[in-house]
Amino acid sequence: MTTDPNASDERTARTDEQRDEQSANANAGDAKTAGSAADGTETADDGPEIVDGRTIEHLLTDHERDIAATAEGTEATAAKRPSLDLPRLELGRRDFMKAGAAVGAMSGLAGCTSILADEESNDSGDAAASGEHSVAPGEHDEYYGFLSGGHTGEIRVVGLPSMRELMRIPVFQAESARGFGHDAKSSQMLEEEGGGYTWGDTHHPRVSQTDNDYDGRWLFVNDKANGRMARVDLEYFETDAITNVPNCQGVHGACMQLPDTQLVFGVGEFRVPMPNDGRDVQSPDEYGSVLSAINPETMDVEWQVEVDGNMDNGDGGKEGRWFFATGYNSEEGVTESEMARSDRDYVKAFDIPAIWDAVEAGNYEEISGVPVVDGTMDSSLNEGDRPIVRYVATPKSPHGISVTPDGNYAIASGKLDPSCTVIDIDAIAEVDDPQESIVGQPRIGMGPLHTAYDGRGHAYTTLFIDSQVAKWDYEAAVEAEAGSEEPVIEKHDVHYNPGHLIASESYTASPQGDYLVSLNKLSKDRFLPVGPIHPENDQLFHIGDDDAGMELIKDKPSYPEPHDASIVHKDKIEPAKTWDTDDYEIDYVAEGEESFERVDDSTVEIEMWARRNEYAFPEVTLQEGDEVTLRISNVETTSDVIHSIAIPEYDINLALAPQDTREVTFTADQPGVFWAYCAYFCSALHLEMRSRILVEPDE
Ligand code: CUK
Ligand code: CUA
Repeated sequence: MTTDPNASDERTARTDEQRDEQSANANAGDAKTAGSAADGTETADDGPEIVDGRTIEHLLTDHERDIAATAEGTEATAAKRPSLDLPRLELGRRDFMKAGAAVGAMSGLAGCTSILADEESNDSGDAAASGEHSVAPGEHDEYYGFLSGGHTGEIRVVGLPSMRELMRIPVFQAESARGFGHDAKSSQMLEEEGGGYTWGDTHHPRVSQTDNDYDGRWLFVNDKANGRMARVDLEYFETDAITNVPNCQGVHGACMQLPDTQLVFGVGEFRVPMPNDGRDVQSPDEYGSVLSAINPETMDVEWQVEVDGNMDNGDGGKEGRWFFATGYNSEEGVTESEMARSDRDYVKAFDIPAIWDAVEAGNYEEISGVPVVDGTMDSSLNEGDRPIVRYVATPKSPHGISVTPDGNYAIASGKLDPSCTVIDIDAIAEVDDPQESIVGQPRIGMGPLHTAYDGRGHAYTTLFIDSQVAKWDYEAAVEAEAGSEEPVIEKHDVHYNPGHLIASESYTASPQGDYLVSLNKLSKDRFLPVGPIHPENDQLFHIGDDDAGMELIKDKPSYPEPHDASIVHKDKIEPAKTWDTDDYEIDYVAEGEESFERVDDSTVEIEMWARRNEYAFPEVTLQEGDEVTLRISNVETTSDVIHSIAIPEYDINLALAPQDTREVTFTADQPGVFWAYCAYFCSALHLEMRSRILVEPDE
């Protein structure tokens, strides 16, 4: 491979200019907003978190870039930047060198090749030992990985350790290969229960558990965009329910009450008026954010709890009493600088049985048909000896939170603070001051976002800014002084800027402890360039050998953008091979049962079947304007013989797995000839598999 370093330099320089321009614009925007606000946010009295009107995150971005520029010998704009004087962050030169190494390696090859070469030799050293983790052609993987698809709205299924993508499950978006959003049931789910949006933003796929272990029944996933929760049936690998959660914009965290999936929790992120019907638009103080408890069987919202501040991610304790949510914006600001002003934010610990008691005692307000319990700090339900929500203050906008497999601790990752906070779960009920439940606060590195577990007492935390995964010992962190780096065992570079990471069965009480995937937000130079939108990079590690340390096995480019994943052993999922006709509500159409019925002048009902290489009717004649209901079964019993019925220019494609039946209703509003055909290549005569649909013009 040859690279023109000048071209690369130019590209980098241009990018920097653009960024300067962008941040100048952003500042101008901030100033405008601040000017129109009554209190003038620029002179916040919390002081050092805003330096020259710039937030910590801006400063971090600037410093990363400065280090990158310094590494390239251009010095760039470093001198113009304010010095980084942030008490909580205590950033050393070393921190920035580490951050800079990743940024430097990615920001053009020129000048940084040595860093890149070092990393590459490090990686290939890792990869050399990975033969035992390869999966030969025809062999099966050991694990299912369920990855969210972010703003594609879907779930992706990959095999581990091969990282081969096995399937995609559309959730919040119509998708023609699986006919999702084309047949009556799924389109009704998207349009009616789901609110009629064309997309969603899936972040957190969580598989249902029984007795703190995966039971393979369902997968739940949130829609951060439109405030929804969906359920995927893991027998058919198909979305079977969507709930549009009221009083809530942006369901972010998604997880469940354990040990037996008694409830599914949606963690409300954006604060909005409740209900959000035009009231209080100019009164941010009146906005609220809620935790929603959803019944996993009915998918109804059982209750909600309103809290102070934004929430973010969540996780449930193993014993069923506590649920934890991180949050930011306890300031309840509406601009970035307002939201990042305070140096503390809260982990909220929800006492689930106490909330049920409040609901049963009628201590709620019904809003949009849902009981909403007041869990804000000043609520009367938080007085007395059984508060429903305990607020544990932790440094600076904690992001991820996850409960250790032994159920002893909830660990929150600091995001804008280099520490993780270890909360003793049993202590929460006992201490007078929730702060006393904090039993450890190790310094892990820059930009800690999410933490996973191997079941051997180790935590693995992604460091977004350092572009690393840190492995640390959480019991050692309980023993150590706050701020100590001692509990950190090892750090491994990832490429680059990881968000979530997930270890095999990390969310259960007994993780397998062998594999870990780091879901890196930026892939930069790791793959062939494919235009300005890059793939992300999901990196697989073997973590099963504590003596050898973390071993990087492979890179997998990922379409934007996975946020989180669940890794489930293959023996815990039992997918169907064909459909079972008892499992759906509409009637199967067997061979010989086909019918064409004109119910009235403009209503037609067609029941037909498909098999290799024909449809029950080679020809169907309709009148323009007919309202047509078409029900069709795939009568094949052989697995993997899939048909479809695609109707050109009518925007219809029903996918038909063996023994499946789907229905669609459409208006025959275009006269003409339409060759309905099978879109799944099913046999040598697949191309001949078609039915001529004649729509005769209305005179
Ligand atoms: S969030 Cu995306 S990287 Cu939705 Cu779990 Cu942290
Ligand atoms: Cu059936 Cu192609």
